[in-house]
Amino acid sequence: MTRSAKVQALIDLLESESGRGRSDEETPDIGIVMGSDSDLDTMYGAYEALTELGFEELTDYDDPPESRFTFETFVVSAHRTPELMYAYGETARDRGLDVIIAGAGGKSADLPNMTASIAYPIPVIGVPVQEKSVDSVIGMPTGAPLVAVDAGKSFNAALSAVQMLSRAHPELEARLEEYHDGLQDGVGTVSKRLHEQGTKRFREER
Ligand code: RP5
Repeated sequence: MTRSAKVQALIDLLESESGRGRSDEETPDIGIVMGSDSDLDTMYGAYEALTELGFEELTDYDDPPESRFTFETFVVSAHRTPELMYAYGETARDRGLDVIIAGAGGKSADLPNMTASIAYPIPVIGVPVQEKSVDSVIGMPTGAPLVAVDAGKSFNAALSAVQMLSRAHPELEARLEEYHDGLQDGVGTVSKRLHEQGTKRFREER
């Protein structure tokens, strides 16, 4: 198979990064990959969750953001750029990634499960971008693990990724608890108002 110069440049970048021996503070903790930029609207939930939890996006390996916790984002197509997918998974550990979130759509949504096989033992959280992608994302054989969320739930995929990281980083556990407290407050506030206003008025003013 021929390989475009642009894809080769990305492969070279990943391979050279894997040999840099950068510190944990400099490397991305979470990698987000998606099969196409047409998946981005669905995968944007992962960006939203991570930034809400204080992560910053690393876009230049030589100039990482201030935040201790960072993520990176790439389009990697299992079918159109299999060598890039391989390089991404194979270099994940040496580039400092602790978890990968992989999303793909269509009926042959192979990026999450193939990335999980290549990056093993780095955990991969699969996001089926469409309902019809669910079976191909979750259908891994015994011994080849993949964690997956329901179709479109990239926000939850990011929360799960941070949960995994939080076992080694108490400050992330505190951020997850604070996020959950905010959710509880939301339910508490709305429940109190519904109860006190009564159903009819609450519904009208909603
Ligand atoms: C999958 O094919 C991608 O993950 C995407 O969801 C779908 C369609 O890709 P495009 O044709 O929009 O690039 O591999």
